[in-house]
Amino acid sequence: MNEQIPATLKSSPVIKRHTSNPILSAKNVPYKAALIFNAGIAKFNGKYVMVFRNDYGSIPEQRLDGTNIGIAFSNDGISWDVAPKPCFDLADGEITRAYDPRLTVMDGRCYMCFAVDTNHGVRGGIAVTDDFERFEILSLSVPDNRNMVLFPEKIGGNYVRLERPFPVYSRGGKDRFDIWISASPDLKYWGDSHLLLGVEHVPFANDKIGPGAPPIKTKAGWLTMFHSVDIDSRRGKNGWEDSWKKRYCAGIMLLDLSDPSKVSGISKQPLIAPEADYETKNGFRNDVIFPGGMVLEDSGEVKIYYGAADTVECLATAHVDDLIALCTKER
Ligand code: BMA
Repeated sequence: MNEQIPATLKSSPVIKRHTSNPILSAKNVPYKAALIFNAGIAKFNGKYVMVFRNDYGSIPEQRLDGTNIGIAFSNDGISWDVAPKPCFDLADGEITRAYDPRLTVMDGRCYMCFAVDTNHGVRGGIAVTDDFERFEILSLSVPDNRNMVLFPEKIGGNYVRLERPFPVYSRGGKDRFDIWISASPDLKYWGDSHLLLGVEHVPFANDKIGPGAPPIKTKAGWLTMFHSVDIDSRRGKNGWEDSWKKRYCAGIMLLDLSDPSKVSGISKQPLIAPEADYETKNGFRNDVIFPGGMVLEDSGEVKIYYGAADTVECLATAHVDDLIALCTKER
């Protein structure tokens, strides 16, 4: 295990943070909102659509009252119109909140993976929608699991997802949480699960990792981002909380096109490490980069969306060939 992670990590020179960052924050939202982050993004029916996590409450008192999922639309993937009300809120007594959505378009329908906190553990869910008003819940996992992302097509006859169970007993009493891959004939019954990537395989992680952006198909393989966490006990107060010892970076890897349970390449360096002010200062939890979406444009540009400091949503861009090269050059 990589116990010593350097105090300073740098983002890859291939990514460019967008000058409009943050691209969405509480001030853009026409209802009760405090922290807008960890969004899922896709191109659907000719528009960009973003579903975002909204932790609402009163910032002056630094008090959060609840979480819902809001929705915004865009013509360019940069400036967004937020719909007048949230689109998804499952809280019902047993489920206390739904959050951290990710979007995948498949066969003309839009699928949303999400996490739910319940009175009996954290579950990963998958829903489908055609209009972002009605969602049909297709599956909810057993606890504890979250950070699910769906591939945009069937592979070997099955639907495929990446996920991050969090087993508390087997890994020495620490957050040693890894990325797994599972298959399903119908999006409801999931199995054939395999370990895809362990924390120990990521040189800039010593705590936990999890799927980030749903995979995009490239000639070199499925390109996907993950989040990667390192913990340093010397870190102290950093953000609203009394103590926050973790740093979240975005990593990038390539999975084999016909057998995505094989990692065919991974960047040994972070793709995005917290550096900009909106990633490192004045946030709820500073030094958090939480990737949730990638859109591959016809030009080869990849729009990379990520939550920053658990407070705002941001955009970076890179060329797809440069992202592939990062995953393959050090093999
Ligand atoms: C994780 C999740 C994310 C969050 C991150 C950093 O455990 O709760 O939603 O962005 O922590 O706080």
